[in-house]
Amino acid sequence: MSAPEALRIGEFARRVGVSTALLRAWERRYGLLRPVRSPGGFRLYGTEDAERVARMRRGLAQGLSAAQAARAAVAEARPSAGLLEDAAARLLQAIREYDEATLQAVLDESFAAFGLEAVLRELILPALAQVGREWEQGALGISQEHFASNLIRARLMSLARLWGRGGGPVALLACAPGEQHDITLLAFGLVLRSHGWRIIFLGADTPIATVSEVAESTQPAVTVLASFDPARLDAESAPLRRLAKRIPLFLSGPGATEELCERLRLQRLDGDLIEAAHDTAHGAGS
Ligand code: B12
Repeated sequence: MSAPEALRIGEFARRVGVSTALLRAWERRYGLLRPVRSPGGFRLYGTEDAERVARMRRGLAQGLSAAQAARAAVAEARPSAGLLEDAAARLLQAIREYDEATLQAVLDESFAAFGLEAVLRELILPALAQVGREWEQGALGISQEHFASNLIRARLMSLARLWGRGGGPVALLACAPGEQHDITLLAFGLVLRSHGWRIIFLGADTPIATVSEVAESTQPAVTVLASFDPARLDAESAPLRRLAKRIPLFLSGPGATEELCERLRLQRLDGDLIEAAHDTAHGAGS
């Protein structure tokens, strides 16, 4: 089998000799395939996917059940997981030591090797959570947390250059009034951008009246308001309810709890930001 690089499902299926229906089922049920997205939002399959399919077929030929074969096929791909774990350890050490050059180098290598989503999921978000835990326990200072979040934010912002360009649907992204945690919203925007969406990013601490004005003038397909603290959303319940009557509005982030969104009868983007970005992209039919 040749080593396909970034192929759409039909061509990939031909190369690996497995039907598209079966490949989709293996992807959905067992996470066997890990496609990246083209700028137009298509799933693209590469060499590592082909290798996992080959291992899956070997497992099936040896009489394993599909679930067992998939587990074995995914487990054998651990070298890259190991590299990411190593990168995570180096990243945290760089944060502890205010070592900017190493932090940038780890991100350079990781983005090049693993791509945006894997780096967000396996490296950047866990590192932020770990920084939060160690900060809470007093093992890291506010200085290290600020050092890390400023560099990571700048790094993600640099990937956002020209994310407003193109012909895709528009997403308007803002944090609730008083809310400073905007890195996850930025990450959400980058994943949505990888589906071909255009992003208008207002970032931290945005008054609801401002969100409303911008939504009025730019007519986004969705507006996403993020918060880490439910109180910041609750405090704006009346203007938010009014806004939601006029535009497709979603609350998100750890502050957009199920209880709050049900009580305010507002739509919620729940869970993992990467999955939420995929769902948003597909929901609006891009
Ligand atoms: C970096 C950071 C900051 C930076 C933010 C920089 C920036 N521009 O974003 C700064 C320094 C500004 C900051 C300030 C504060 N922070 Co802070 N901060 C953090 C830290 C370390 C990381 C935040 C982050 O990006 N997390 C990313 C991931 C790890 O969070 P997550 O919840 O797992 O995210 C998942 C889902 O929730 C979801 N999700 C999250 N956001 C979004 C957005 C969208 C659109 C979607 C769809 C999904 C989604 O997807 C993620 C997984 O895929 C966290 C620690 C932590 N565990 O998060 C504390 C943390 C959030 N901060 C905290 C606190 C207390 C504060 C301050 C009040 C501190 C102070 N006394 O000043 C202020 C509040 C500022 C304000 N007014 O908003 C607490 C919150 C406690 C609580 N439950 O209320 C935390 C948890 C730290 C702690 N352990 O105590 N902080």
